[in-house]
Amino acid sequence: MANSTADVVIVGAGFGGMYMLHKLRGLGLKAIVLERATGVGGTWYWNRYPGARCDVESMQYSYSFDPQLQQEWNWSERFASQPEILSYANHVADRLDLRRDIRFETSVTSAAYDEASQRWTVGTEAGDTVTARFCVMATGCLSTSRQPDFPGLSRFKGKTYHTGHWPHEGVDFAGKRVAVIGTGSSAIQAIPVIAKQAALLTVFQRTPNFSIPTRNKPMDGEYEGWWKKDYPQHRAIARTQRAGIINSVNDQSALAVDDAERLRIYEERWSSGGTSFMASFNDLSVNKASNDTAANFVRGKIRAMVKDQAVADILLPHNHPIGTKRICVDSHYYETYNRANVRLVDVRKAPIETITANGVIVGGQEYAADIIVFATGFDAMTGTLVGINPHGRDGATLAEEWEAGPRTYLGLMSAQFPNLFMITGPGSPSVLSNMIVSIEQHVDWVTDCIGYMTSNGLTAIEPRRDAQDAWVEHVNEMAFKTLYPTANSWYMGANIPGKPQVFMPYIGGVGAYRVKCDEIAASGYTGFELNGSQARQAAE
Ligand code: NA7
Repeated sequence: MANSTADVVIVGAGFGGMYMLHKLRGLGLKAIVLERATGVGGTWYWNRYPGARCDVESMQYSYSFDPQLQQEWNWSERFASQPEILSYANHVADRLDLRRDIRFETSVTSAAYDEASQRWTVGTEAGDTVTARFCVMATGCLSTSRQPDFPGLSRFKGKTYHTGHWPHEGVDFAGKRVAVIGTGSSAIQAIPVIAKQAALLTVFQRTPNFSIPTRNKPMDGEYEGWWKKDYPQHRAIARTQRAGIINSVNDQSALAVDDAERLRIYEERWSSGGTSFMASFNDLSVNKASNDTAANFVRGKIRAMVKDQAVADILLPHNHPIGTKRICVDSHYYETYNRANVRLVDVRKAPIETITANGVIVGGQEYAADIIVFATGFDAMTGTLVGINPHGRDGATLAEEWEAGPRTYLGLMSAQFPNLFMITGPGSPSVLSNMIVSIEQHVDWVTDCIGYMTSNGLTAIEPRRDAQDAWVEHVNEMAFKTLYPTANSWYMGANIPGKPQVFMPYIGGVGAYRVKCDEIAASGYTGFELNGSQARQAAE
């Protein structure tokens, strides 16, 4: 690759980067995608741990831009498994002939803007560069995995794995003593599967989470038919929804109904399964008293599912309102603790002291293990971008600009970094939404913006600082109207020691956010500074 040039350089070949490439080709532009993996799929390429599955229904977690694609592709289950989503990503790459413009096994290590030429130069680990007018960071929200620096880890004689870097050939747990550290979404999906294979499974839990059964099942032909018959209309509705998902929100307060009715509604949602449990009432994320009714219901379910009440006590989440940490979904997670080969270690009061050659020490006791699985999460939303640390205008670096937390305008761009777009960046609905819906919206917006600039002879776009400040304030203000900031979640950056605690995604809803973005574009990009030959002429 050496030193290449293009109109646009895209970092990442997940769903964001793939669609971005396709759209830019449509504008007649030359785009190059740089991807560190050997294949497409992003999150779904890396997170191959056993049990990995999407928590958005398959009929909704797919591209909507290509009518034929959405008719042709058949999902086999209500909630798609990681292998099936990865096959889908590969199918799309083949169908749109994307791979010829993707450079695989190419890790981006730098990005620098040259003010004179108004171009970005993106550098790779191998020392190659791509120079382009525009740079699009389609780097994903959960792409920098995090493994705490446990003392003694280098002494461990067995194998270690992180759920976010799972080996392609899989892991054989048969006859092995396995330690899983962490009980977030990844662990909650992996634990029931590992428990069935391992001789002994020890789970180290610091914070219990709320998890709802998925009730996953083979795709119902009638349901699939309902979607496909009017796919464009359904997609159009999804785009206006709060989370970009058609999800029948019960539009009443949990406190507006009597106890029996409330219980009936929770039971109904619990038995239909999935994250729509949080749509049981319209105020679960804003009213603590309402939230408590849902949390108590789920705690009651956990008690009923786990036979040993001392174990159930450890599993009951009490330190955050339900849903304020990303709600988990599972297949027989809690029941797994009824197995004779599974034990739970509470590391809240007595943290993991050290790792030895043979296992993990907590409270002076060694828990023997042949394999340790780190399900310890990610440096979410900012880790990858700050890691690349783009250098923008006037010597600005992203790491410095975001020192006190990410600062963006609309989650799309950041002041001082002209022509650098982020797909589902912090300050946009991103992880609070159906990611594919948000990805499509961002990619469409960026494509329109680049198209507008190209046809108007504009060469640089950058948010104005006052517009950015107002947006950051709005994002913050919206978050603090809800219960979300009360939890120590990765939404808040709370899982990374020293990371500034700022609520990073935009909670105002996908529908309202889209309207805002569209209005800004329609008004000639209010809040952005645009320049180029015509703008300069106009100013003269
Ligand atoms: P999460 O949700 O960040 O979970 C990480 C887990 O690891 C969580 O239970 C943490 O406990 C635990 N953890 C992290 N560090 C430690 C230490 N030092 N000791 C013990 N336990 C630790 O990551 P996931 O991969 O499960 O899910 C990420 C997202 O991917 C998910 O929300 C979905 O959107 C998909 P803690 O809660 O910090 O006490």
